[in-house]
Amino acid sequence: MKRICISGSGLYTPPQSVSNEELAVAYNRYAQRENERQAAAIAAGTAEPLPMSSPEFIVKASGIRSRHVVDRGGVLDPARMRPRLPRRGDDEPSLMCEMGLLAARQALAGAGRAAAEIDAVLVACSNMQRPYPAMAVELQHYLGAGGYAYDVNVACASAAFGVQAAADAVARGSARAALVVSPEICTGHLNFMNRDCHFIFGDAATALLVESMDVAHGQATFEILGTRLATQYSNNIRNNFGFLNACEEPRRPWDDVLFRQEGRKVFKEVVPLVAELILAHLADLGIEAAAVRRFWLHQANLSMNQLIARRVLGREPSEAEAPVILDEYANTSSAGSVIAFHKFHADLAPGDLGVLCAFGAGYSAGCVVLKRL
Ligand code: CO8
Repeated sequence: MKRICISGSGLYTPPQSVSNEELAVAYNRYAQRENERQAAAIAAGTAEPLPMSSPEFIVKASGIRSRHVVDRGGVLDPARMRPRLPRRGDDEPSLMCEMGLLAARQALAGAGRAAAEIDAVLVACSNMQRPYPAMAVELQHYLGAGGYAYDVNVACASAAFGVQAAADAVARGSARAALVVSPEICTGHLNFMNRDCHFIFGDAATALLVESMDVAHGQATFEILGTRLATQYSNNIRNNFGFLNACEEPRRPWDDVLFRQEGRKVFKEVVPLVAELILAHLADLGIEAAAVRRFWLHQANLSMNQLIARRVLGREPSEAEAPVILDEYANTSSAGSVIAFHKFHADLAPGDLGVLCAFGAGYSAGCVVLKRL
């Protein structure tokens, strides 16, 4: 059996960002306007006033302080409350493709590989820009990669599912090297008019290069000791956007085709699922949790990550053991755990062990156990 590794990683961070303070001001202006518009109904008791948001709540409940976004103007405009994106022609690279390319080229550079040496491209993320042609095929084209490409959508766990598929393809010889690219424009499917979730997401793109260890010559290579995936059906995180929306009778309300969740339930149900997945995977690989130097966890909620790491380690994790990027990036769905990996792996020494673990809607969860070479 071939030994497989991650030999390069890449990150694209949109230059614009929005602080909690700015976001709360925009939402509160929107809510105030709505309440004024609905004043008569509110006074008659037939409508509820929209409650106000606060930056203090956001940071306390989630650990998020700001988020990078593809367009802050539209998000912060109380009359719009969504990004404003210039429509592109079919002959131009799509925005998702463009973001993914920047991350992909960085991963290739780190691994010392040319695009022509890649023969599998997986775009693994929560929401695709369109149903077809596959985003991965577009990215493969603009990158100049060969072989085949396909999209993978398992919400926030997509990158881990992509890494397993890539590692299997390389191990079986169906690809020499495979790129797993996760471009996320989460602000495009976030309801900025809903106080309960308007602060949760940000935008970013990541990439990981997976190849055989015997040919890898990257700057920082990590052997994949094992991958493990798990899914369990739940409606607690849902987005009903789809091609049948226009055909359905009665029509769905506009906010049913955006992200929605039961955040508390997600928190309670996903923490044990993920902690058990990591512990069982490590046990089957004969690795003690205490021997793991780093946990690159999905970045949705700070307390959630601390609780998962505490359950796995049996003690409080240090910041170095479970690094946090959600304070600056918020939840970037499938990109989150890879951003943590990308930013926090250079200090690991040969032989050090790490766990990349992504989890989210589905429910879905994926664990990749890595050893620094
Ligand atoms: N400002 C002030 N108060 C607020 C606000 C706000 N913005 N929002 C809610 N409150 C109030 C509530 O109304 C509530 O008041 P009351 O007690 O009077 O009812 C109180 O604050 C507490 O509210 P919650 O119980 O909702 O607050 P929590 O402490 O549970 O925190 C979180 C909310 C942060 C959402 C938390 O539950 C959480 O992070 N849970 C985990 C969520 C998670 O991990 N989800 C995964 C989603 S990612 C995924 O897989 C989807 C991928 C698809 C990507 C989609 C991109 C858009």
